[in-house]
Amino acid sequence: MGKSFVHSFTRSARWIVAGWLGLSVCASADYSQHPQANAFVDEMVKQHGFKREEMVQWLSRAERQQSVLDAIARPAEKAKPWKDYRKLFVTTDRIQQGVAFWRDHAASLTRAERVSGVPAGIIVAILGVETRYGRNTGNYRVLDSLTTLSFDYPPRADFFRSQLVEFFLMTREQKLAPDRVLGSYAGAMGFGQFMPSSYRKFAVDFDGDGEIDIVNDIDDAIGSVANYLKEYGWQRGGLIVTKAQVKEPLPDGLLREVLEPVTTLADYKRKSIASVAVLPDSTLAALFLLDGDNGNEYWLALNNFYVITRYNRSQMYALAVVQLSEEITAQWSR
Ligand SMILES: [Ca+2]
Repeated sequence: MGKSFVHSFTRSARWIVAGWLGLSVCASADYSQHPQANAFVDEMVKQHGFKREEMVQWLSRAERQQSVLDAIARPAEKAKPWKDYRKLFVTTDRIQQGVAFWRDHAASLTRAERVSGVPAGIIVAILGVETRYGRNTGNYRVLDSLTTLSFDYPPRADFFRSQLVEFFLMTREQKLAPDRVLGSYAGAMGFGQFMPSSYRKFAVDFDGDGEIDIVNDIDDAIGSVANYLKEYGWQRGGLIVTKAQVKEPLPDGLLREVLEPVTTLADYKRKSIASVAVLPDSTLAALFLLDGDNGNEYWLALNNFYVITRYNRSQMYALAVVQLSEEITAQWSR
């Protein structure tokens, strides 16, 4: 039996005991001693050129956060009907804070709209729904949350492990100390709550200071949200979503969960489903149903609505963004 086997066995055993005791911070249970740590470190060294000692040190500084595991296990927003969900986000407070945010950052928002085609009101509303315009960007060390979810949350370990890889690449590229970056329990960062992979793909240096910083730099945050939507295919000037008139009962199989618009309005018309907005028959749409204050609400998602669901897959999320943006824009334009 080789020495390395004994060594790794001891390390694993120590980890298991510490985990079993439920210790959230325990010197002997740092993540560099987790049974999966070796493979992770190997990958970072071989595929991404990190130094082994450096990687081991970062993992040893990562702390298991039980509150992260509790938060991820909580039921999602799906549980709420639209009529209640809407009231959480389209509020007088959030509208007024949005108007104030727009006033404070008008130049940057105007420029973002010009270069991306995404209306300033939509950018403001996304920041409003995500973090209340930067008020709630999250106080977890992303190093802790992503390591905890990668190594101790099997249901989505693959996803979070890939985000942890991206996180180390991102901090190296942006010259950030991994233990200094804060975010949500799920590792989303900054005003717009970008995951590390989105940070690397879509975040931009919008104020031209040479750094991409969506955590502290509002201009970068604004430009990055606009760029994210642009890259996912936002169509300048395109309608986002429209109410639909529907003859109930609806034939089976017409409602969509994934809102990629693939059905023409002409096809919908043949099934007695009409768009309230006047649009060409060739327009592609996706019908969805929500439970509103007055019962069933039928909506037709168009391309730009689908693009918002690339930010967050929930239909209710996207509609809350649209309706908050309408309220903010109406007040702003007064
Ligand atoms: Ca910048």
